[in-house]
Amino acid sequence: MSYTLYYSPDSANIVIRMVLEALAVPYQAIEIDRTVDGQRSPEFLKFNPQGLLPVLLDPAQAAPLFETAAILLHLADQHAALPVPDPKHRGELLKWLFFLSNTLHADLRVLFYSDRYVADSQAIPALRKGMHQRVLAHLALLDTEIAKGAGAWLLGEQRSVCDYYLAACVRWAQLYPRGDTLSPSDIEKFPALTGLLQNLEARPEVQKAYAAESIYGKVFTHPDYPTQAVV
Ligand SMILES: N[C@@H](CCC(=O)N[C@@H](CS)C(=O)NCC(=O)O)C(=O)O
Repeated sequence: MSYTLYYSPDSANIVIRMVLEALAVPYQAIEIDRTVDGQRSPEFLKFNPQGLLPVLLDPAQAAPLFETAAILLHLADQHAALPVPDPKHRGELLKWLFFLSNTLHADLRVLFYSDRYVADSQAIPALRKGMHQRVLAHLALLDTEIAKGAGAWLLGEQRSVCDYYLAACVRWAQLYPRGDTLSPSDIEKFPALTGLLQNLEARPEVQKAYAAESIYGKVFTHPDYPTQAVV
């Protein structure tokens, strides 16, 4: 029995889809229609009571899996093929995976869903300005870390689940919320990060994962919207 991934185009599920493609493991993908709040339907809430994508069903697990970083770690543990780093990099993998999840992605959510974080909608532009500064500081930190390493990836020579997660976050920061985003020229200021994004967007598993969600082109360095996306 294979995995089942619940998805909506360009939502956080894309990170899991890229890794499933990189692992070359079979999975089925079931679309949740976010235009009608399908992620809050009673059926979906049984999988993730938070009403958030992604959800991964692993028939070998007692419960549905949610939280992008947890699913990535589960996949990394299950499949020695791709991103299980050399044991001496295990701590680094955890360190950056948690940073991506609880700092970069969490800050991006404040940008995407600003109205949930302030009672007064007039405060939203100032909130977003502050959050963009924070996101740029996180990207500067990541750029320095990538530049320190011996290879092209966040953990140096070893491509890991962190690279896919990071690249998707950088993509979203340039697309959402529509009309108030970072731009490709903001990202180009980080050369090591840009190199990572270019390396990753040229990879077949990345192109296959994005094509499955109707997204094409330079998906990280010059991203464009999918035909249907609500993020
Ligand atoms: N902490 C969660 C965040 C996931 C998340 O933000 N999912 C978005 C799609 S990218 C979502 O389902 N949003 C719907 C909503 O917030 O109502 C994770 O890491 O998986």
